[in-house]
Amino acid sequence: MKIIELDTAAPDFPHASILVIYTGGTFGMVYDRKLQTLVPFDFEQILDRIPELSRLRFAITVLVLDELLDSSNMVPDNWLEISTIIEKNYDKYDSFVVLHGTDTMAYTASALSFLLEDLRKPVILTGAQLPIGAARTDAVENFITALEIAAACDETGAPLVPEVAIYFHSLLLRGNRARKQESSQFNAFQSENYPPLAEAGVTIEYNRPYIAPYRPNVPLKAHTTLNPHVVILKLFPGISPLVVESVLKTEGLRGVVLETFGAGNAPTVPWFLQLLKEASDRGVLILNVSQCIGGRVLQGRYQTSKYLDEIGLISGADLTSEAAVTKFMFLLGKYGTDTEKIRQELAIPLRGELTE
Ligand code: ASN
Repeated sequence: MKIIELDTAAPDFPHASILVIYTGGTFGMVYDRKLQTLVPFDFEQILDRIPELSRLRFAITVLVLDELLDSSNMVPDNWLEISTIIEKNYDKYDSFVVLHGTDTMAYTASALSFLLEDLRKPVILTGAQLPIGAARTDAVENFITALEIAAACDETGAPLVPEVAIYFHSLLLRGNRARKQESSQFNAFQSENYPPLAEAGVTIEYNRPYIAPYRPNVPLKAHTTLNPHVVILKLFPGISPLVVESVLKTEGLRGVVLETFGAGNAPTVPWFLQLLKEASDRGVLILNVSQCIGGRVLQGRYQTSKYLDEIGLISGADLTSEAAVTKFMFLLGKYGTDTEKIRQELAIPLRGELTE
């Protein structure tokens, strides 16, 4: 790991001290003429790329991970590594900014929200759609505004955003409510079921009633176990018994995020319901989330979801799949074989990830 202290305009008593964790992604790419491809830039040169940083009155330390990842290569161990870095540096810094690839940023943000229980300091993830080396890059605005948000305090000096959030293209979104919606435009993220926590224009307008309240003196509880024995099974008209059976009978499987239609509806053909019932009877937990981007699961409203209720599927309410799968890994890691406890906590909001 490389540690870089940025030479900013921070006075002796800076307005905030921020730890930036650089994990990779498009953000830090520059074009290498010799190799004729994009390669990660040397973070030591950040002030050449973004000279505006030197005008900020924050103390900024950058921690560059040994292996910079395209976020498509992120795995749960990487989420644990980031959360452990935050835990270890929690008392030393006022807030944290995680520079991350956009592709799986919503998964990392969701996982961090569960791993960092009783968080009372901002953890803001950001990245870019265009590399820092490109003339029209969005890296500069995203990074600088993420730093401003991480440093923002209210009248009493309490952080304005004491939670895990994603800042991207003028929107601050709750991390476990966000999903990547766009691969070409700059507005990469949205959060259809929860209002933005802030919008950045000429000023940054915070949507304070929707931001997690600040609770002073609560110690951070950082969790260190994730159990990845889960799967996301997306239904489609014509899905075959063979496919469903082979997924549900995967060795060691503990949890299924079932992506259903509309308000949580699924086919009622007997073979399908029978396979779900057999899995449920074997102790596999099945969480029903909708394929729709907005709205929620109303299990039992239609006949096509009433059967799911009877089999014992858990309603995922308005959870995103990203939040659902990471919450599953977190609860399986935390409670092990206590299936009842996991079932109970899947259905209730732990970090504002769902609306009951
Ligand atoms: N593939 C990149 C990543 O997720 C995409 C990006 O950062 N815009 O690492």
